[in-house]
Amino acid sequence: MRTMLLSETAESIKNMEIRGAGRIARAAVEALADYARSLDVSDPAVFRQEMNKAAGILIETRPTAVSLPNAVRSVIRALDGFESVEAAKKAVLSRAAEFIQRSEHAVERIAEIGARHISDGDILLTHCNSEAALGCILEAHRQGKDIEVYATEVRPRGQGLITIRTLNEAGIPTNYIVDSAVRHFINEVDMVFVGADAIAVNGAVVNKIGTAQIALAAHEARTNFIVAAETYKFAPRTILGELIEIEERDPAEVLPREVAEELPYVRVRNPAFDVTPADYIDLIVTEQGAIPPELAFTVIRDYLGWTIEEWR
Ligand code: RI2
Repeated sequence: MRTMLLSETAESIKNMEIRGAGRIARAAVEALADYARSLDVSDPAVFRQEMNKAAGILIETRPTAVSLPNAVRSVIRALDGFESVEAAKKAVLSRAAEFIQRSEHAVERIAEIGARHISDGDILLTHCNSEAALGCILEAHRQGKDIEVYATEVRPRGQGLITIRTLNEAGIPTNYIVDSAVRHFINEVDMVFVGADAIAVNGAVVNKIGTAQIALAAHEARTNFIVAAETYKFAPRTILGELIEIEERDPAEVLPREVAEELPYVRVRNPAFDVTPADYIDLIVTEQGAIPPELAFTVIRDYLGWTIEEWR
C-alpha cells in the first residue's frame, strides 16, 4: 500500500504533475519518509538497503534539478550508524520533517531578501514558474510596491499559465508574452527574476529552457538579472568537474506524434533546461543572503557541507 506513494510520487515527478525544483525535492522527501514508516523489517542492514533503493527510484525521475538528489541524500545520510531499525526510522523521519520545514522557510526568506531589490514602480520579467522567484515578486507587491510583470508563455509545457494565474490572483498587473517576445520588451523591463534547477560551482545557473537567451537579452540591454534559489539547488559534484545533465524530454511535447511521423527528415529536440553563464547573472538570492554568482563555491562548502576531500 505504502509503496504506492513512492511509485506514484516518482511517476508524478516524471510526468511533471509535480514540478518545480523545490516542490520536487519536498515531494521526494515526503515519499521517502512514508516509505520508511511503512517498511516492516527488523534488520537495520535490510532497512538501509530498501531505503537506498527507494532513494534511487526517486533520484532517477528527473536528472537536472539537483534539489532532488541533494534532498534525498540528506535524508539517506541520516541512516548512518544506527543499530536498530526503530532508531534509524526515527532519524529518517525527523530529518525528512526538518528538510521540508527548512525548504519552506527558505522560500519565505528568499522572498523577503529578494523583495528588497525591487523598488516602487519597477517592471519585472519572469520565466517559467518558480516559487522562489515568484515569492520575491509577490512579497514586493505585499509590501505595497507598485510593480508590473512580464511573464513568458514557456513552451512547450506552458508553465507561464500557472504564473499568470498566481499574479492575477494577487492583483499584480501582468503582461503575458510568447517566449520569443522577450527581446522586443526587454528595454521596458527593470529586472529579470528567475528560479533555478541547479547552480554549478562556477556560478552558472541551469533553469528552464529559454532562460539563457533571456539573460543574453538582459545583458545587452543592461537589465538586472536575478536568480532566486535555495542553497540546496547548488550542485556539489560540479566541484569535481561533473557536468549537470540537461534533461531532454519527449518530442511529442513539442510536435504531435502524427505530424512528426509525416516528416521523416525532421528530428525534434526538446531540452527542458539551459545553462546561463555567471557573466550574465547579477545576483543569486538564497535564504542565506544575496550573493554574486562567483561565490557559488562558498555556498556549496558552507551550507551543503561538501568538500573535495570527501571524494578522495
Ligand atoms: P522553484 C522549474 O523546473 C523551472 O525551471 C523553475 O524555474 C525551477 O524549476 C525552479 O522552481 P520544471 O520542474 O523551485 O518546471 O523555484 O521543469 O519552484
